[in-house]
Amino acid sequence: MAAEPTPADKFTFGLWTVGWQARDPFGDATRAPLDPNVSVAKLAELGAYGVNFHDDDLVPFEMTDAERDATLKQFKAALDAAGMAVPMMTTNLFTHPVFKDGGFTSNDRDVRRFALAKVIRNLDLANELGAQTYVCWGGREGAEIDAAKDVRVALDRYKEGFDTLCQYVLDQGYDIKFAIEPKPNEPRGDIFLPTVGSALAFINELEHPEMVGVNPEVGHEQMAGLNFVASIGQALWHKKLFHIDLNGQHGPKYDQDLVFGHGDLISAFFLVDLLERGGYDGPRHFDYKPLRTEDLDGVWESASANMRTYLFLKERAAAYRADPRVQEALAISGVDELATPTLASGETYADLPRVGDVDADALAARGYGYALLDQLAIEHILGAR
Ligand SMILES: [Mn+2]
Repeated sequence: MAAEPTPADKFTFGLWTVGWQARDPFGDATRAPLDPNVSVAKLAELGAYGVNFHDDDLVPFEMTDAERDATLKQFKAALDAAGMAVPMMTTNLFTHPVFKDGGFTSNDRDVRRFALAKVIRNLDLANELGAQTYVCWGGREGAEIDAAKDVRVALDRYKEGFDTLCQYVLDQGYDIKFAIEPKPNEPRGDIFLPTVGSALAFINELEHPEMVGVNPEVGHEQMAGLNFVASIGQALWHKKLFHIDLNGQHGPKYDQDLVFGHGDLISAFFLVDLLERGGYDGPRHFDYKPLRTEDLDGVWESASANMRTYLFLKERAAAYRADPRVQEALAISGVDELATPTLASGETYADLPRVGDVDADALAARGYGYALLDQLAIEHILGAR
């Protein structure tokens, strides 16, 4: 089995993932700060293609210009030495108390203006580092109580934010597109644009919808009890899958950010199957958190586990598709039949059968054989076929 990652696999990690010090709402950090330059070198050694980061992961906005320049110089040297890319960047609009009521949708206009300025400064850096995707996770864009925001007005401000940022990118001539990362809740009680579907609908209302897509995260959809493979299928259908955050989650509960595949493994299998069969050629980005119980060795073990699990699932999915028994089962299930248009070329609704002429009981007698399709998938996942 081939599970040794290489840069050709386009695996990327957020600096905030391996660098997470494991503070949670009930406990202090369990790990020491990790130098981003060390993370770059170590992730490259493990076979990753690149790293992504929030402005504050590397250059907190409290830094002086001189400190910022020196830090960026060192970081670029570390990237060059490791041969690592920065394909995606993002802004931290959630940690500092100034963002406690949101960034683009804070009720305080001065906060909204600060938030946009903070993104714009980081867009300049993203362009400088060659990042072509700019992720926007609005973790604080929301509320705990319904009286706090008129959602219709908040969405006006959210739209104004994206319209302003798109105009900036166009004016600068940057080769950058935005990707909205939906999440239903946490840290806010309820977050605006809670699901992939909500974000896709919102994008259509923007001035430059062609510049904005989605960055769905496995756990975020699963926290809402939704089917992640189905959400990705719809994002691909809209040609809006600009980026993806891979991780693991055990159903509706707090955001676990487990290693990819360490939650719903069958869903992870069908996700890799979908991504690899076409329609997505961007980075395979892992947005996970090493368990709070891990030491630094455990951090690197878990980073490697994300990539190895993806590659094993990629191999298993290819074996599934190539298996004659699976192809036979797919034919029985009529999966390809769904691709045949319901009306033939030249037909109209007038050509549909008369309801009274249809033998519904005869049509109902068909079995679709889906249990076999799923069992064959499980046997391939288990390496039993
Ligand atoms: Mn998450």
